[in-house]
Amino acid sequence: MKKHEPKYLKDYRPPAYWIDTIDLQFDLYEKEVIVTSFMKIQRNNEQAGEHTPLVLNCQDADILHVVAGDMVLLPGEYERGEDYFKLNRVPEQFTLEIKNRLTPQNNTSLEGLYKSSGTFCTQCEAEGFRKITCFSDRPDVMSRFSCIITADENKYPVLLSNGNLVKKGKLENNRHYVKWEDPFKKPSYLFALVAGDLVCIKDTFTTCSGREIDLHIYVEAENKDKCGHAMASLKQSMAWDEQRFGREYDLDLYQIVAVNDFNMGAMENKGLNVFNSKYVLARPETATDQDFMNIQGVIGHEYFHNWTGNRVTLQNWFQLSLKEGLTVFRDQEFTADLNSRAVKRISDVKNLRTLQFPEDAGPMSHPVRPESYIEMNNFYTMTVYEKGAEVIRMIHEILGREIFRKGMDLYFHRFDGRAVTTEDFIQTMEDAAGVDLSRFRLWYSQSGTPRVTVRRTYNEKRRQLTIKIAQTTPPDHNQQQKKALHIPIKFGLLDKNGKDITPPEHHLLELKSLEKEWVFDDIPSETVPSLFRGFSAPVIMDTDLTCEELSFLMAHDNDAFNRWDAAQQLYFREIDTLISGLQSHATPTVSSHVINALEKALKDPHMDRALMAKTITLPDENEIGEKYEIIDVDAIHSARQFLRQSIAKELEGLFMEIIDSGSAVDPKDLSHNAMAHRSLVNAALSYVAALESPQSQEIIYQHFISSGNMTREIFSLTLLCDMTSPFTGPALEQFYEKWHTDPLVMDKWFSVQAGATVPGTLDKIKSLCRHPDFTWKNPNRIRSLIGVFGMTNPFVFHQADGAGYQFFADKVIDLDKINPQITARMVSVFNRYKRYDARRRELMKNQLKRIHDVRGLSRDVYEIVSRALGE
Ligand code: B3K
Ligand code: ZN
Repeated sequence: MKKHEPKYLKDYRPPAYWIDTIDLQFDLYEKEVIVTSFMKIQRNNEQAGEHTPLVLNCQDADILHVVAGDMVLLPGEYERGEDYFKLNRVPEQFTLEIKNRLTPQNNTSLEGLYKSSGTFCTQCEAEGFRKITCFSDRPDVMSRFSCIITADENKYPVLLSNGNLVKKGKLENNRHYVKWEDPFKKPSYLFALVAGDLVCIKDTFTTCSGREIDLHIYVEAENKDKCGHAMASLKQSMAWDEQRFGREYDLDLYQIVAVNDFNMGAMENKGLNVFNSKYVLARPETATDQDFMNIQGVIGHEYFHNWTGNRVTLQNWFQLSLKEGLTVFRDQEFTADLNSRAVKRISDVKNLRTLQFPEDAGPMSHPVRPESYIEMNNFYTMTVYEKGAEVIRMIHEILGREIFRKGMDLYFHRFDGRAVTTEDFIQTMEDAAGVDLSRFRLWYSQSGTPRVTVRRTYNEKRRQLTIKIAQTTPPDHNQQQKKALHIPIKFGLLDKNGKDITPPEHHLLELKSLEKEWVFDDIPSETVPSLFRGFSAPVIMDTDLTCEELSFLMAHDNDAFNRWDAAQQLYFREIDTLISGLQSHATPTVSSHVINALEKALKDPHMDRALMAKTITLPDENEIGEKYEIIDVDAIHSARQFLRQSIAKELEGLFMEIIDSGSAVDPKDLSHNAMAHRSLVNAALSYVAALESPQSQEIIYQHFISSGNMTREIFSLTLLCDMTSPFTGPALEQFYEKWHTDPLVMDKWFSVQAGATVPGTLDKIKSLCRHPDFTWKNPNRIRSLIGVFGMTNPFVFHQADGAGYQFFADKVIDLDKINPQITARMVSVFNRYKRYDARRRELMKNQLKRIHDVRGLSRDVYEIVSRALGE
């Protein structure tokens, strides 16, 4: 097996040569594409001398012709390695022309230049530009790009690249050409090209300085009527970035193209974003409320990159969180400002706890600024993105909104047009705020999730409350000894009537050592502390709060996030008791305080419906599993199910009232109230489904057929698929008949079946792999079926005989030959094998070894699997 070599942050050196300009020409044909690149190269005298060779990255490109200066070079006059192109002696300044051939129709990796449903498109981040042509494919080499595209006019009427269209015209043989110029210097990862037969939806946005920007969204003709929400979201993003961060758009044109086959959500190429169609196309009939929210978030995210990522870019890939963490923070704030802040925070934290915490406790754990990688694409992780955003949020919390904004202004002012590091960012924040963030920096270099313990003592006589807070971070392969982090704890104190009596100077407690005590004077007895309000730091908290106090917080905390979190803690405790009961074969019972707390929440006339929905929803099985050293999937499933059924029986009447009230909501209404109402109805339906009576099945089926809106339709279908009911088969067939021509809706049809926990699910998934609508070429489809099964269906995936593992590993091995990037994501489901019982652990490890031993395994999958096996 070929060893794949890691790259290290400590080895970073500035480039030996700059490439000031690159003029590209793409001649697109059906069987091949000819790329001609003309570069102006300049030695970086601070790094290199006359004997320093020029080494360009180059992968898969079939080189046809090389001209250095005015000399045509023969193949022996340059060196061509598997992944590089080298000239041993070059002058200080010279031009280099390289012509090469590509076959994008055979490129299934969806990186570099490839074809999606007949459209040519590119994906260059992180290191895909080298699959297009030879270049110094690293983010600190920033160049001015121009791009000529020639193609058949009938097949490819739309020809796009970054920047401004400066020329176009007709050529012989029914061909045409365009020339694009991007006035902003950029790294190669932001280059993009699209050519296809697409329709364009147009609008404009007038910026704060009065410039009119053309906004173009390109989609396949049949999707023309599904772009309204994406366009509205783009305009909202542009206005928000001006208002909240003072950032104005810089080109005269902003283009978005939706493609069907895309490895991730979207890509922020300068002036030409390429999007997974899932994050553009939506109508209430075809997309759920969550899809609408996701579109707004991703459109915002890519737009915000124009400043955080594109104008100020990365010195090297280890700094990825500089743009991703910061841009996720910005998109989270955008969504929070435009919708419900609390609902947004709850879903982000749930996501962090379910996906990032496990990542940070497993073999792929890495600091927010990683120190090494084998395949960069494997480091577009929850840690870099979501924990990275939490790190920015903590700075925001410590500095306060205004000073943070001052810091951001200074950051843009200092670094516009440059490629910088996370250290530059922190330094700028320190300078702007006049604070010392030296301990805070550890959040970038130290991996793992800190555990924070909070203990109280109260002195009746002195009316003195003491709160002792301690932190520890478990050692891991990155650091054996963990240091104390700088942890901001947003704090509140409630008296027994629920009144906030927090001393004003104590709204934010800053823990900078392993432990610290805070003493509060003149505090009445029976106060309840509210800690980490709004989840002010990405830690696992352990408190001494009683169940009564949690119920009290659930009802009275004036921090909405903590009200929700108190409910979650109550559920966890209840499920924990049920699990212990199940393990010792005791008769399970659900304690009345959970039912009472839920009933109170459901009857609260002031509670926002969306928050109510979140509050009554139980943590999912993966989240529950995270609480245990050894995860007992069967006990977790049964305990959760038992709790759900018990709640349903006790509160059936209230749930039915909610469901009945749902008919008043217009299925096309996308206002917060309408969405909130639908989410509450769905949460109530999920309880009613747990009753498993013929009546409840009938209710859900009726809901399904009368939906008129995808949020209702797919949720009721999900519930039907998760029960043994005569309605399930017909509902699936009806849905298929209605939607089989819409690929994004069909993804949902695959997902609901892959996520079911009823007997026979694995066989069903196997047969769905042979379904005519299933394809291994489309990442969305793969994620819907295989991804949902492996990542969100622990009960079936971990079935005791190991059949789930065997099936999954078979698919991983096959898929790696087609799309390594997606496969590497998939295979990480095995990363946590040590967290299961001995038998499952062995079964999973065997699959990992089997994958590891495959000949010609991709670098992507190799890195994940070898880390999982502890190499
Ligand atoms: N920057 C891209 C992600 C590229 C992933 C490369 N494997 C999208 C984003 O984060 O906005
Ligand atoms: Zn991003």
